[in-house]
Amino acid sequence: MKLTLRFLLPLIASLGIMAFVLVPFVEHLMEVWFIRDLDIRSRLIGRSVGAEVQRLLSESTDMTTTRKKLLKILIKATDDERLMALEICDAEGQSFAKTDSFPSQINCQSIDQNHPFSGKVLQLPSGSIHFSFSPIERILSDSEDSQPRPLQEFSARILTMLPLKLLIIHDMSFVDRRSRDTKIYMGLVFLCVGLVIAFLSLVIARWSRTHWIQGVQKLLGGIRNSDDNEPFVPSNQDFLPIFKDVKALVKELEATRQLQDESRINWNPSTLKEILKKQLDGERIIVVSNREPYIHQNSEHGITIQKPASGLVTALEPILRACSGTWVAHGSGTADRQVVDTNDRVQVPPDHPMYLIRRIWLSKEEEEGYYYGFANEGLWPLCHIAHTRPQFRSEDWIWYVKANQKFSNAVCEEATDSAPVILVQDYHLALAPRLIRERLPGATILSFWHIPWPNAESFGICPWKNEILAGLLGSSIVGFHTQFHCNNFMECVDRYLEARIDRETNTIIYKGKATQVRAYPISIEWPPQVLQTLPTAVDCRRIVAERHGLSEACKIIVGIDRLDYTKGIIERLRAVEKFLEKDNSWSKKFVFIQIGAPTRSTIPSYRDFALEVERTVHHINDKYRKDNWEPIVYLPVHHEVDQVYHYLRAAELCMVTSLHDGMNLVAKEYVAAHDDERGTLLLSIFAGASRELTGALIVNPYDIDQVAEGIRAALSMSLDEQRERMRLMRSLVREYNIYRWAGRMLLDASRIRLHEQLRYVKGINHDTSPSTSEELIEHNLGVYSPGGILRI
Ligand code: GDG
Repeated sequence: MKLTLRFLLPLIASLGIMAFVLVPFVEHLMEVWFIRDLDIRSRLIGRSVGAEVQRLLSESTDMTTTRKKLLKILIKATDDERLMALEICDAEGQSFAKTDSFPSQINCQSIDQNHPFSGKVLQLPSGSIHFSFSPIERILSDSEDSQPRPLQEFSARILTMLPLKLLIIHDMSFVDRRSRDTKIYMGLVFLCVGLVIAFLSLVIARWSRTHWIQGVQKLLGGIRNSDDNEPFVPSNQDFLPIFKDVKALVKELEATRQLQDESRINWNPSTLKEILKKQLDGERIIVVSNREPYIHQNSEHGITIQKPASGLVTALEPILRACSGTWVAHGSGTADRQVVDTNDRVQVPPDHPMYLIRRIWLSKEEEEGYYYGFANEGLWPLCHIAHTRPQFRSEDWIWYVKANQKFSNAVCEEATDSAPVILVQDYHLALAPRLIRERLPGATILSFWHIPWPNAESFGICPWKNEILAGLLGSSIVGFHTQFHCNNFMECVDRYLEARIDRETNTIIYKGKATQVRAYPISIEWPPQVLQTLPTAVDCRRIVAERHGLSEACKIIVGIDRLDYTKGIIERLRAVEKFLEKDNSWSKKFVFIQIGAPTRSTIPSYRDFALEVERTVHHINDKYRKDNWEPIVYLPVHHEVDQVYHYLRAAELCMVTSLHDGMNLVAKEYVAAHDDERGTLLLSIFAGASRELTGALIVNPYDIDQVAEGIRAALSMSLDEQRERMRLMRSLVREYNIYRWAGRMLLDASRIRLHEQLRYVKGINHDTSPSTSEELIEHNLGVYSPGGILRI
C-alpha cells in the first residue's frame, strides 16, 4: 500500500500542476485561434454582404426603399448561428441600416478606421462578442469582373454617404462553451494518462523490488556461505557497486553476533582458531615479547630446554599453540644460536612443533641498558609502586629505543602480508607499536601491558613519559588487566599528550589514529596441559611429603614466585612467623614451601632482595625449628612446570601476597590444579586476580596480623567450605580462561578491521583526526558496548 501511494501521490501532484499550468495556456491558444477564424469569417461576410449592398446601391435611387432592402439583406445574412448582428454606417459615422440584434453598446463611432477586419473581443453583459468592420467602397456593375461604374451615375445623396462601412458582430459564447468543454476533456485526458503511468510505474516498481530482494538475498547467501577457498563473486553485475559494502556489513554483523554469543562460547583452542580464520582472515599471528617461551641452554647433558618462569609466557604459549604463527623474542639461552636456522628461527614445542620462534640477538650492553636498566630498574618499579625507587638513566633509554627498533624490524620481516595481526607484549616494548605502525600501517596491533599502570603523578616521574605513551598509542588496542589500570592510562594521556579521549567508549584519538583502551583480565589455559600427565592430588601430596620428609598430617602451604620484590615474599614469611608466634600449637603441623625462581639477578635491588629473603627464612627457621622440623622450606631455584604443579596440587594453602601485581597467574594455577576441590587460596587485595577470585581469602599483605590470621583460618577451614570456595573459583577460571582473553581481543580487533574496511569503502579519510562527535563515533564504530550493541 505504501509503495502504491509512493508512486500515485507524486504522479497525481505533478499531473495536477501540469494541468493547472497547461489548461489556461491551451485556453488562450484556442481563443487566439478562434479570433483569427472570426477575423477571416468577418472578411468573407464583409465581401459577400458588401457585394450585395453595392449591387443594391448601384441600382437604387430612392433612399427609403434602399434602406428597406438593405435591412433585408442584413437580416438574411444574420440568419447564421454565429453571426449575431450587422450594421451599415455611412461616411459620416451615422447608422444607415442595422439589424435589431445589434448591441446598443456599439455604434458607428466604435470603428477603428485604421484596422478594418481585425476584430476586437468585447465583454457585454449578454456574453462576449467579436466585433469588426468591412469598408464598402466600390460600386460594381452587375457582373463581378466588369469595370466600376462612374460615380456620377448614382444619386447625389448616396454619393455623399460613400464609403459605407459594414459593422459585423459575432457571438462568442460558443468560445466559452468550447473552452469549458476543453477544460473537462483535458482534465479527463490527464487523469487517464496519470492512471496509466501510475499503473505502469507500480508494476515496474514491484517487479524491480522483487528482483532486487531476490538479488540481495542471493548476495547475502553467497557471502555467508563463501569461504577463503571459494570466494563468492556476484553473477549479477547490478550488485557489484554494493557488493563490498554488503560483504563488510555481513561480516560485521556476524562478528557482533559472535560477540553477543561470547558468554555462551566454550572457549578453547579451536574457537580461537575459528575466530582468527573467520574474523581475521588468517590463522597466523605474530607475538612479540622480550621473553621467549623456550630457552635452549648448554648443560653437562647437552642442550636442554627450559620454560621460563614468566606469567607472560604461561599465558601466551597456549595461544600460539592454538593459532600457530611466529613469536619474536630475545634469544637469551646459551644454546639458542645453535638451534636456529639461517633466519634465526626455530620450531617449537620441540617434541611437537606448532609455531616458530624468531630470535633477536642483543649485545651485552643492549641487554644491560634496555632490559635490566630501563625496563626493569625504571619502568617495573615505576609501575608497581612497591617502594623501590625507579632508576632512569639516559644511556638506558637510548638502548631501550634501539632494542625496540630491533624487535619491531624483526616483526615487520616476519609479516607475510600488509595487514597482519600483531600482539605486542609488555613494558619492554612500549615503543614497538608505533614503530611497527610506521612500517605496516594496515596492521592490527594489540598491545598488552602485563603489569599495573600507575596514576598520572607517579607516571610523571618518567623523563620519557610522552614517548612511552605515544609509542603505545601506535596500537589498535591497548589492553590492561583491570579497568582501574585503563583509567590510569587514559589519565596519563590526558595529562601529558595532546589527544582526544572518549571516555564513554574508552577510545583515544592521537595524531588521527584511534586506539581503544580495554580491560582484558588475563588467565591460564583450561585445563592446563601439564595436568594430563600429573599424578592425583593425593599422590602429589605424598610425593612432596616424601621429598621433604613431612609427616602425613603435616599441612603444606606453598608460595611460588619469581624472586621479585613486588611479590610480597618477605611479608609472607613474616606472616608465617606471626602465625607461629600467636599460636605455637601449630608447630610441626605445617610447613611453608617457598619456590623462588631466580630472576633479574644482575640488578642490585633483586640481589639484595634475594639475600633478604634468605636471611628472613633463616631467622624464622632458627627461631621455630623443633627437632628436625623447620617451618619454612626455601627453594630458590628454577623448577620445571610439572614440578611447580606438583607443589600446587599438594598444597592445602597457597599464599599469593603481592604488594602490587597486574594479575598473578599462580593464584589461577593453584585453583586449576585442584580438581579435588580442596585447598584454600590466600590472595593479596593488590593483585588483579583478587577482582575475580572472590572465593579466596583476600588480605592486605602489609597487614602481617591479618595475613597470619588468614593462614590460621585457611588451615582450620572445613572441607565443605573449601569445596564451595574452590568450586566458585574453578568455574570462573574455567570460563574466563586464556582463550577467552585472547578471543575477546581478537574479536575486538576484527571489528576494528571491519570498521576500517567500511571506512575505506565509504571513502572516509583515515589520516585526519575526527573533529566532530559524528567523526568520533565513526572512529569508534565497531566498539563493543557492554550491552552488546554495536555503535554505528
Ligand atoms: C607478569 C605480571 C601477570 C614461577 N616459578 C617458576 C615458574 N613460575 C611461573 C608460575 C606462573 C608464572 O611463572 C608467574 O606468573 P605471574 O603472573 O605470577 O607473574 P609475572 O611473571 O610477574 O608476570 C603478572 C603476568 O605477567 C601475566 O600477565 O599476571 O601480574 O607481573 O605461571 O607458575 N615456572 C617455572 N619454574 C619456576 O620455578 N617453569
